[in-house]
Amino acid sequence: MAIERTLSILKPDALQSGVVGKILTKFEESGLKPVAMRMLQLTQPEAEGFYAVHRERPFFKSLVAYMTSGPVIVQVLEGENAVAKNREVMGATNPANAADGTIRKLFAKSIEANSVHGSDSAENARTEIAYFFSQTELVKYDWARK
Ligand code: IDP
Ligand code: MG
Repeated sequence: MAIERTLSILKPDALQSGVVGKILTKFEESGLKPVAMRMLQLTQPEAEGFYAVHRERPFFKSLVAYMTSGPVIVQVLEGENAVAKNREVMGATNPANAADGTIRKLFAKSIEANSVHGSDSAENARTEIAYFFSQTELVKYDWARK
């Protein structure tokens, strides 16, 4: 399996609850490494653009309001099978259905305030990474080095 990249967001509830360190530890323990990381507060157009695929869903307006309600951390995670690995560590969208030990099971407040975002495919990961980061902002790791 090749080294892959995926986009991760620590959502407003994660920063509000003060669990950023614990969440980053979960990613590190899973073998994923951050290759870019930035703190920001999303504007309404930025959140609407990011979640454009969900614009017809009943929860869209509330989701955008929530995602703009406080600071977030956007990061690019790199590693073996990074897209699927990240989704596994995150857990199911609804924390009530998330497996034990996953980030959403441990920290999420609700199906909306569910602590983390993760790209759901390699193709969407490329689009989502480019939404927040330019190529020159991504650092390089030597994965052969132990
Ligand atoms: P995902 O984040 O697990 O990929 P998606 O279905 O892509 O889940 O939904 C995007 C985000 O929209 C979720 O992470 C969550 O914050 C919010 N969301 C999804 N379904 C609902 C819902 O039924 N009610 C409220 N918010 C929802
Ligand atoms: Mg999704």
